[in-house]
Amino acid sequence: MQGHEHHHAHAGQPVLQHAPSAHAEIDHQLALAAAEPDQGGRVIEVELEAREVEWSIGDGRHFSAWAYNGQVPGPTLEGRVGDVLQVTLTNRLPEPTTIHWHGLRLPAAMDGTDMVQRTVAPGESFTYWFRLIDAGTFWYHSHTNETVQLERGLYGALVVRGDDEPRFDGEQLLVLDDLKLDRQGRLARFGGFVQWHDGREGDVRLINGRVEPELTIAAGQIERWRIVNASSARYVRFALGGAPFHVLGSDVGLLEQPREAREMLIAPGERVELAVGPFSEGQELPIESLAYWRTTIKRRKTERFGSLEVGAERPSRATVPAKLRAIAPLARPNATPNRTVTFAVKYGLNRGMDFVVNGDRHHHDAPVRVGELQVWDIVNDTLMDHPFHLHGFSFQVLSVNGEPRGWTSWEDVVNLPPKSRTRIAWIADDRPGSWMYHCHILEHHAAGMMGHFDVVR
Ligand SMILES: [Cu+2]
Repeated sequence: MQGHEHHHAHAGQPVLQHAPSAHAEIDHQLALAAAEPDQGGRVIEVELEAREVEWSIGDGRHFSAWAYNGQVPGPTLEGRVGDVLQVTLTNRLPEPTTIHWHGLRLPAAMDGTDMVQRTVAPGESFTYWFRLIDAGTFWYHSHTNETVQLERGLYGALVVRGDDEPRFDGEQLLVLDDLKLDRQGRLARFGGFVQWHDGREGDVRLINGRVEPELTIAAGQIERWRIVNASSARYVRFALGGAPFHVLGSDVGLLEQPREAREMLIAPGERVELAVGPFSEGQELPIESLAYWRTTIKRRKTERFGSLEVGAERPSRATVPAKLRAIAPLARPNATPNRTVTFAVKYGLNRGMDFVVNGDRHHHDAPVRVGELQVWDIVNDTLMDHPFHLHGFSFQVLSVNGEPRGWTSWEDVVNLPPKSRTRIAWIADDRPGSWMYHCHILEHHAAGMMGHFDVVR
């Protein structure tokens, strides 16, 4: 945790540095006024400086990267439900930037897209300020020139804790990424049809900014692992050499009950929480991504992200609870949809291939009214997977191709398999403004696979 914390509100009221329009300025001021900590909550002040840094990935290789406070990933931000997070971003990069708070229910003016704020120019600062509403594993990342700025390292994790968290023997945070390096060992320049089509994947696999690190766990203990997939395009079919684990949580907090699994697909932008262990002393398990073909040009075989070494036995006080929380379903799996969002590709003479939503690059979708149940069919009309991400709101997956999902969870990313129909339900709480959804393969988003819409009262 960087910066210092205040135990009272109104500490260091941020000033409005700049905004794209008078409207956005008013939105920003409303957002500031609305963000008071809950009773007993704190205002957590953080300074994030985006600047160039020499990034050492742990195998002797290092290269020029862009990072928050000189580290990749950026500092892990932590708070509790009811706290207010106040983050001042200072831009020391040679180009404009913004920060998107992925998965958080915050005011539209704080969402960090260039739709709701003027980008932060080199040398300037901007203060984000919002209350933490949900417990879970979130992340923050640049939302400007993303295909370059995320690849260069502008991302970090944000952990929000609730009051009734299950107790484990320890906790680890794994931020997964991959890098494409050129022959000189520098970050490769973006280019070529494969990267345009597949999104950028690299052969260097990282956990917390280090190449294939060795993590440790004590024998006999059970840990809570929070995993973030921060890569541009890589799907991680997470496994621990076939050892069973329990899935505790999804994008936004805990499931209703744990699910036992031996592998877990984590699409770009997604988070999962797992209960890992217990193991026996001396065991060594690979932390790997199993072979997965998302109908791209390049196929991924099973590849190693790191390893887990099991050390000496230590006493355990952890149990995986049978019940984690109750989640009220928003709608029945066969609820009638009131909107269809279709992800597709279009072949054209100019660019070769466009990534579109409902036929358009950067689709302008209809408004959503506060408090009205949304049942959306997200159709993937293409032959490849796409991770659908909704900004600012969480949704429940009702069914995939008509099959009920079988469990209820809160998500802000859902993978859309090839030629599929995914039905989701969500309700806009009272946070009017401009919002968006998009494919979280960053190159597809940049190529037009996104939609924007207003939430209106
Ligand atoms: Cu996509």
